[in-house]
Amino acid sequence: EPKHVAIVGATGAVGEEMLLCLEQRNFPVGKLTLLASARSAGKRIPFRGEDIIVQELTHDSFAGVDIALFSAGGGISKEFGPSAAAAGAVVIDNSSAFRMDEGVPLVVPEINPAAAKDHPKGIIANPNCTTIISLMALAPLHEKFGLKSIIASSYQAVSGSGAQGIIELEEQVKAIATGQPFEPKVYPRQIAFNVIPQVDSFTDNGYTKEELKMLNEGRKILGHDDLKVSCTCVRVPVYRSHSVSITAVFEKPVDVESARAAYEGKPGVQLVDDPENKVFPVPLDTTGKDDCLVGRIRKNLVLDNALDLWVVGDQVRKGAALNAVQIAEIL
Ligand code: A2P
Ligand code: 11C
Repeated sequence: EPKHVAIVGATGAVGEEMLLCLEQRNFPVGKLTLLASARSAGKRIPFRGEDIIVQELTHDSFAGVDIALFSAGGGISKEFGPSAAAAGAVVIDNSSAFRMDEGVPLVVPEINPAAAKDHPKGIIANPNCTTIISLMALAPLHEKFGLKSIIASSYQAVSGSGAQGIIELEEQVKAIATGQPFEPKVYPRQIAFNVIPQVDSFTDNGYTKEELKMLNEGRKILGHDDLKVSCTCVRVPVYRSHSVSITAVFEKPVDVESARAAYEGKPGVQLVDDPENKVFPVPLDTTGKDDCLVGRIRKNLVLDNALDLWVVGDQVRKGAALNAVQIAEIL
């Protein structure tokens, strides 16, 4: 039966990708309501050959809506998510607002699809993009060898900060090429021709919020309360797709061949691992693609039962929009 779907943040980087995913996957959309700020009200956005007019988000936007996909930031989710749920919609929320709440499932459909069925608050949370991409690489190995701990560094694209991040990189590259002055706005330092070891804000223990999402969300998604995670999240001047370098420590002995074999037949993740022939994933390979790509699998030379690997995924797509639409498909 076709569903009435609403997208909150329809004009944003993730919202636009959600529309694309609904269209490409032939999601049974009966009616589509597109919501954004007053700035965008009246704008026309094409969907399946028809123009849909963007409306201003209000608390009354959700009458008759079956599924509300939220991607307009945590503040908007906190304020309007409960209104959507109260109106009878199931909210699939891409922000961090509800992820760690009890009674709110945190779902990666390839990993813990059953969790999506039980959503007593009418809200299902879409995990953090770096966490989704990392777990797409780690879940098949966890199944086989039992994951104990993760040490990771991320290389995160500017589109993770939304449309403004893309504009900032573009403008700085242009300014530098033409010798013009500029002021960083979105990022704490120059992002063009640079890398910045800060994603999201710092917490008391010196880690950023983004780094702690890997720990807390990883535990919740895998149902693994003892999982240890230490992480450094870095912004790089890449437009799209996050990469993560991971050292993973397991309960059982590991070897490269059986690690590679763990990906056979696993949906949403592909092995791209033949370094001698220059075959390893890079962010440009995954732009606009559904699958996360894993390569550079090695036995770690320091720790026992440990592997090093590299994973890349389109964080706007699998890290956000696609994952949300896949959750809607489970419903
Ligand atoms: P708008 O385009 O009208 O500002 P991004 O992450 O790419 O920056 O996108 C953020 C999304 O969240 C956009 O669709 C934006 O709409 C939407 N948004 C931002 N603030 C509000 C608000 N106060 N009410 C509704 N939607 C908002
Ligand atoms: C980034 N990962 O690339 C962030 C954006 O909690 O999902 C998404 C923040 C989140 O900046």
